[in-house]
Amino acid sequence: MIRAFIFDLDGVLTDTSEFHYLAWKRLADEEGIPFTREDNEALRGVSRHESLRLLLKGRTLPPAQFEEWAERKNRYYLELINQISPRNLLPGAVEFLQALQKAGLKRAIASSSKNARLVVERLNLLPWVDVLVDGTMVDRSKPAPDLFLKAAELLGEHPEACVVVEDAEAGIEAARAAGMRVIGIGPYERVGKADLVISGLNALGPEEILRRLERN
Ligand code: B16
Ligand code: MG
Repeated sequence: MIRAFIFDLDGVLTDTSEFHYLAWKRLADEEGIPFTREDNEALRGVSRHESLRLLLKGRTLPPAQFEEWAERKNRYYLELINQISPRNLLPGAVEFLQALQKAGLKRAIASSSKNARLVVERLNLLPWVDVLVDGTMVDRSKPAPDLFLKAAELLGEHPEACVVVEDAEAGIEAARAAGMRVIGIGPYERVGKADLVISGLNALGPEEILRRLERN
């Protein structure tokens, strides 16, 4: 029986995935590295360092330069999210969290981002969740299961009692590795490996989602 929902942040509760793309794009343009929106799809949900490795597409950098590029991207990202507010929540996000709370289901956010706490505070989401796990709290990021297992542990629930909501292939893989059910948000080509695919948190209420998951 499902007793808790664990939400990814970027791309599920908020539209900050666009800001990650714009920050990587600025860095790539400065360094003359071709980088398209399509390339960016592979970076969803993966850590900052792994994202830079993917962006480099096999090119290598001396360690100090690698760090400088990662830090520069983060500076650009922080500039972009400086202005974020609840306006940047995706449609239905707060209503979905409220419905879960009303139904007595536990709620966590588990994000690869080391900036997740800042983003969650700016979005005024803290009152609606029991637990927040971010990239500073685990060694291995998605697709490893660590973020989701940590969230379950802090919620006091077994993995089988948790369902993850994700927009990234790496996140779906991480949820599976944690032994959890998973709902994918986005196009089928990206999230088709989830147990259930929806277009957004405004598509179906929690009760209908649980009914459909049970049928699968
Ligand atoms: P940072 P999520 C992920 O967050 C983003 O989707 C991904 O694009 C980003 O590289 C990663 O966080 C690390 O972010 O550089 O802020 O530590 O989707 O797991 O909420
Ligand atoms: Mg995401």
